[in-house]
Amino acid sequence: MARYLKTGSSLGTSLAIAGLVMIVAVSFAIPFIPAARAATVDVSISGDAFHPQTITVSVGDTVRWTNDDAVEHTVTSDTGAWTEIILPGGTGAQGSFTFNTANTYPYHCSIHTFMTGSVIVGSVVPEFSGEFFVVIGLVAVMFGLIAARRKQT
Ligand SMILES: [Cu+2]
Repeated sequence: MARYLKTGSSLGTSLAIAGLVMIVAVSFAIPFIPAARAATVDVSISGDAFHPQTITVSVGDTVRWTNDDAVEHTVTSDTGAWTEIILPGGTGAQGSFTFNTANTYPYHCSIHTFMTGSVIVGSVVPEFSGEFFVVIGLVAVMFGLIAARRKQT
């Protein structure tokens, strides 16, 4: 019994220390953890083709098309999801659209209908937040202190 209590005590102390270390580490790391934020993703148009032809982004991201060809192209949604983007040639013209709903968005160039592309918009996967680790750390400290205290009673 004493042996069990002693084991419980050292385990509890270890747990409490591990929890504290985690909290301190996360506190320092929080400013460096990149928050999930909207991004702008580029698609270039060259040689009468969209590059990349299929692009996967997250909800809230913006896709920006740049016409690197000398001829005019359009970025036209197959389903009318956005107003047709017309990009004159020879000027590196840019146009963009922000995707706020998860779905697959096929599109094409209305001048060269063989030019097709697709934007796959996936829902945002929640990242582990600093708060998550702080809570885990606090729970570890709590259990550690309870376990360590048992030795004294
Ligand atoms: Cu075109």
